[in-house]
Amino acid sequence: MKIEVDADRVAREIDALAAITDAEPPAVTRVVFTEQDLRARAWLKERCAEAGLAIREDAVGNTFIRWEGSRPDLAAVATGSHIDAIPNAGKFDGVVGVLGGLEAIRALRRIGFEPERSIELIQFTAEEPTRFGVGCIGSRLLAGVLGPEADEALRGSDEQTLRAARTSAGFAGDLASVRLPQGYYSAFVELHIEQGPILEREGIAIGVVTNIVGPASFFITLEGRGGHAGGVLMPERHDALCAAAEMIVRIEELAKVSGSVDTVATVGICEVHPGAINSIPSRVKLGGDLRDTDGKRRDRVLAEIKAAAERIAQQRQIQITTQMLNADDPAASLPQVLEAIERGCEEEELRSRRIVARAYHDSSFMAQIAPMAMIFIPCRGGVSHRPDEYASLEHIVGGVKVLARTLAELSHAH
Ligand code: HGY
Ligand code: MN
Ligand code: MN
Repeated sequence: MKIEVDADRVAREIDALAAITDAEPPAVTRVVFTEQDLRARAWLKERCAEAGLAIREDAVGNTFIRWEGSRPDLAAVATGSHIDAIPNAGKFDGVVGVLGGLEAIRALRRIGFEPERSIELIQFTAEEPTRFGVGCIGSRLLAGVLGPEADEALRGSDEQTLRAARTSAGFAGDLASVRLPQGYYSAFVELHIEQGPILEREGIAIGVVTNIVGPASFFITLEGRGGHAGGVLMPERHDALCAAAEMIVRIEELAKVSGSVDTVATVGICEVHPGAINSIPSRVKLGGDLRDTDGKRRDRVLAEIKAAAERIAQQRQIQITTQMLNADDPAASLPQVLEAIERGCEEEELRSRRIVARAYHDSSFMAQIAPMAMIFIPCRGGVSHRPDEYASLEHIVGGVKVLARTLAELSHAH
């Protein structure tokens, strides 16, 4: 079977999608349920309709693009990713898996391949945590990791509940209906840029993901005592921002000394109140992200972070509260999917290596209801979540060909 990919069309479509953004190009900002997100969804559905595929959306906006197989009685095989983008991001994160999945299906249809199992492309809602503070909302609800209580429990940065945001975006219906049962899909494969430097550094075209790190995220709120920057002498101060600075450095240190390079921690949000140059900060809100391939080690570092917060609160006589947003297990790929990807690489004569995914993905949650594995392609300098994020068309085409072969193999009834 020879797979031909329409590379120019894929490149045009990636650029067309990138032009639907709330940021100044080449940056891409496309936050879930914003006007740009809805425009991007509509654009994608047009492309899928042109390809003759059936389209359905669920109550949270997960979009299912289906190629009916000859055995509709059998569980479908699925692929997919996301098209939402954090502020000031690039144009490949997630998009390569959605548009690459669409092209993989078109390529198989062009050569007259007839799947026994249906093949379904999924565009997941809200893979990024930007609006609701936690990522992968669509795939969490689909896999049952989040339940319908999320409708009221999740509030966006604009204070809108998930229910209000999704219904005003046109996605009504009972959130409980999003959940799909174990076995609904026979396998799930996601194509994605590596968002790390290894494949490029080693000159390898395809990464076959063995496991995905377990992500945890949290807010830490520090309440001190504000006051006049001139009138309050140093011994009387309870400066929330100085406490936050100590907290940030301690979080970094705890990740560095965890005993493994696989532990990573980031404080990506620091909101200072009142934020005036001549006023002692009274309140600071930190947003933290802690990940590890080993869930137990991650949770141990998390406990150490909480203990550090208590010590700093005591020493500085301020209030520190920690609010957990999520703490998810690492996900493991299953051999039957992973080996199908490796066979696809051999057939395409593309060098591959097994690799850990250090970003989380919708695959992290799809792994809870179906055998999962991921296909990575290199990205320049390992850069992602930045406007200069870049994957070469050659690598994208290679990833699409391997995905097409993997889907073809997994769509056999056996
Ligand atoms: O943060 C992540 O790992 C993903 O890009 N949302
Ligand atoms: Mn991302
Ligand atoms: Mn992504």
